[in-house]
Amino acid sequence: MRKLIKNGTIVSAENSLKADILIEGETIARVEPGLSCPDAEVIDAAGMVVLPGGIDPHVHINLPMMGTRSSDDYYTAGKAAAIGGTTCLIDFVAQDEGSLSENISRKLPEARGTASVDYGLHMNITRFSSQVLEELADLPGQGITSIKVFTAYNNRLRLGDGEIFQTMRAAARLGLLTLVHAENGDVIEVLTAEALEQGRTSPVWHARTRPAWGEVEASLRAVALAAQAEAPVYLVHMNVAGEVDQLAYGRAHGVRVMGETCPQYLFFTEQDLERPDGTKWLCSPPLRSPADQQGLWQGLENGTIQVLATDHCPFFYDGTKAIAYEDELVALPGKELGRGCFTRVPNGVPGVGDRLPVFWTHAVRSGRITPNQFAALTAANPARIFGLYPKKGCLKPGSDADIAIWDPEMRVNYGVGTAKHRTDYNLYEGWQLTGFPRQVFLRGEWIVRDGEWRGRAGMGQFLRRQRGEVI
Ligand code: DUC
Ligand code: ZN
Ligand code: ZN
Repeated sequence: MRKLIKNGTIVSAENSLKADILIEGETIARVEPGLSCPDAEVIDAAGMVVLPGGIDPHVHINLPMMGTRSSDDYYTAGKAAAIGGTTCLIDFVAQDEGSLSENISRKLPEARGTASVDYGLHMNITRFSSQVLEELADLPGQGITSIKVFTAYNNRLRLGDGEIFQTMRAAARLGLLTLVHAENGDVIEVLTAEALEQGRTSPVWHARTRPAWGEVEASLRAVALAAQAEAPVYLVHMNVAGEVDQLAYGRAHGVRVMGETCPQYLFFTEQDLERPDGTKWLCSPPLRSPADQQGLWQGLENGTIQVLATDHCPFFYDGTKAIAYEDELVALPGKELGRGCFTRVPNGVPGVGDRLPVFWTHAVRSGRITPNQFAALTAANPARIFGLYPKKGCLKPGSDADIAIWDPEMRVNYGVGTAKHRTDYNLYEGWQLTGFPRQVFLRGEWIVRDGEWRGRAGMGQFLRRQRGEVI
């Protein structure tokens, strides 16, 4: 059946206009004022804001870490995302034994039949060889058009500078975008050993052993390597004001560099790690200072930063106690594994469902970011950069009907009860939000109806992404 969304304000990256949307099957057929269609189901969106479904290009689903794994699977992550207005996720394929294609084949079954929103994959490159360079050519045909490299996690995930340079150069020739996790692995290794020797084991030492300058230096290194490799580059999870400066420097010098930040870096600081329950905020890279927050906000406001992602990687705060998730009791080892030492705390925070509602209240409603910038940062830009536009990220005829109808006046006492992440805590517990999605559609199917989940495992499709744009 056709669906007609009437009387809403359609907000895109470019403009806001009062118009109606006709959905036929999985896609948008028409976007015009005053549409009528006798056989369509009409959804009255008067007073509502109609946005493209959010795209979160940085999530970790089922990620193994420190003897456990991140606690959302493809169903629960998608459900939490959708409740918060997001309809598309991009996760990562770990590079383990075997070829890149074999690694991808091992990851895909986690999602097939389980995913509740659409998803794509990035490929991690963490074991360098000439063979791997050749195998990069197999990625575009499999719909994977981005890779991630690390300058930290010595002897585990990190590549040397020469290896990153060669990887970026090969990637660029194939139209692949290189994502960089930019921290200084050597300094972290030295400081962590010293902290442990001195008995400095509380959660705040996680941040103190990963200094902000290491990120400033490593992000400039990433920009400079990209310039020398004549490659585009994307800095993930920027959390330091100086990184934004490096991004701006690169862009001013014609380097094709783009980047993202995440809500946790805008709303929390290193001090949160000093709370009695500080492990809830422990992630890598860590939370920083109020001055860093300011630099990130400026980067979002002036367009230096292109994307708001999440690095969603939830763990239970106390995985010894089960929670009920859809009437099933679930418990997974979590942050309690690191009681007594920050090095054993699984790194990561929940956030895929929080991103849009928290940002709407504290960026759009507060007047820092326009609704159009919101649509750009959370949907259109990630769609363009990661090769999904205009199928995703916009509401144009021919686009997938991934649509979130927001009530900009809806008041929500937010927290673990509202968010549907499969974990036992929420970073924004007790926050009062104004503005929340009421209806969400995935390719024309109603997956959130009047705020209630209506989606199913297996509805989400794998997205074969095209070569992305540099914006
Ligand atoms: N950071 C985290 O905190 N967790 C997972 C991966 C990452 O980069
Ligand atoms: Zn990372
Ligand atoms: Zn990550």
